[in-house]
Amino acid sequence: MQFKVKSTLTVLAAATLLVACGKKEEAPAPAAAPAAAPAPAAPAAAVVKIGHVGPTSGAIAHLGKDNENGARMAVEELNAAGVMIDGKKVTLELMAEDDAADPKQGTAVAQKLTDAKVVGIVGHLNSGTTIPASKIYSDAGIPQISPSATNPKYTRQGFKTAFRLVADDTQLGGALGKYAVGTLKGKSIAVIDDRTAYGQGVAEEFTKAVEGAGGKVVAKEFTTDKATDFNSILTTIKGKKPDVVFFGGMDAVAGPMLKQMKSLGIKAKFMGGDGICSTELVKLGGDAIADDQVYCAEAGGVEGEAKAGMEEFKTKFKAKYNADVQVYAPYVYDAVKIMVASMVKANSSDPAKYLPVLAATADYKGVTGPITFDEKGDIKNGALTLKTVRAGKLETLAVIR
Ligand code: ABU
Repeated sequence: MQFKVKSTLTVLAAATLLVACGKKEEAPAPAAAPAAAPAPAAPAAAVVKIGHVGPTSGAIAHLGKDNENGARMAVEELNAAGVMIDGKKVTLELMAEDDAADPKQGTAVAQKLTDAKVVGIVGHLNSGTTIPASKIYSDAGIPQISPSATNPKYTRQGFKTAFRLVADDTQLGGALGKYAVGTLKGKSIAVIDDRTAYGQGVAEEFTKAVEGAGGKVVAKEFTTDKATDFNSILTTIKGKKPDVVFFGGMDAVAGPMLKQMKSLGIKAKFMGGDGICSTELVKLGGDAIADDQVYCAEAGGVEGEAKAGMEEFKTKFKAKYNADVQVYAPYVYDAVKIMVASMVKANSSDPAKYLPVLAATADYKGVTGPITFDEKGDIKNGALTLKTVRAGKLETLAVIR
């Protein structure tokens, strides 16, 4: 920037000189002064490409777009502030791709971004896409931070490149199972999952925790992440008279499921993990959601002084995109900022050089709270935020660890 200002001044000075020379043309010409050497062109800032992947089409496109907006906000802020790596100014470029929450499309875009020489990946959103894509990034040595994939397997494959900013399904399902029995006093519990890596995994962890706490799972049913008609499984479940229905899956399926539960007269509490803990669920469920009927847990949480940073983020996000945060945008924002901070600290955007710095991230103050990675690449001491729906809004009940 400084160089550009200097160049502009040089051009202006030369132009002034030329105008002055023009005015003197009528007088006998003195010996012409040697022309000023043309200013060298400003070197183009190096471009550092970061990939973002989420489902920006399909049933959970609202979540994919929310994530992408979080990434874009971080990149724009960083570029505006100016990022210097190894003494040179760089421009960050976000390469955003859609995996449609489909594992095959996930690996195809992973290969595309790898071929495009991105130096880091933020994503994917779903465990079902994040896990297969992580092998491609690992083989290419490209660091990957998922802001939302909660299946434990992602960080248990031995890949040094895999990082996660949220608690995993063991914590999520475990805490929700204990809550269903201990706090909601659920005695007979029905479990449904959508057969995805996330849905099935979190439902299994929930079931283990319910049984460990002395509750009884009276029905186990499954659907898919694309289904819209749940009458058959809900009718079976109704016959078992459960106090609580747990759904391992996403908000796009949970919303219509809640409506069909109401039509069938099922008044049981409804629980789920972070995949249903969104602004969109409340819209989709509408008046089928009674106060204190739905319980869910976000796979992160801020407490104390960190709350102010999260509130500031949400206000900025709303002002920029005219939309409320769904679930993960703040985690995506932190993921981009941590990745770039590691490059700055390593003095290099070369993945091999900044990867060890990223892995050593300790007590980074993010908008989602303090971030330290453990030896697997998981967030250390990850929190959960337990929420319920009251008066058509998600309300926080507690942050638990
Ligand atoms: N954690 C819920 C949504 C993303 C996933 O793990 O599939």
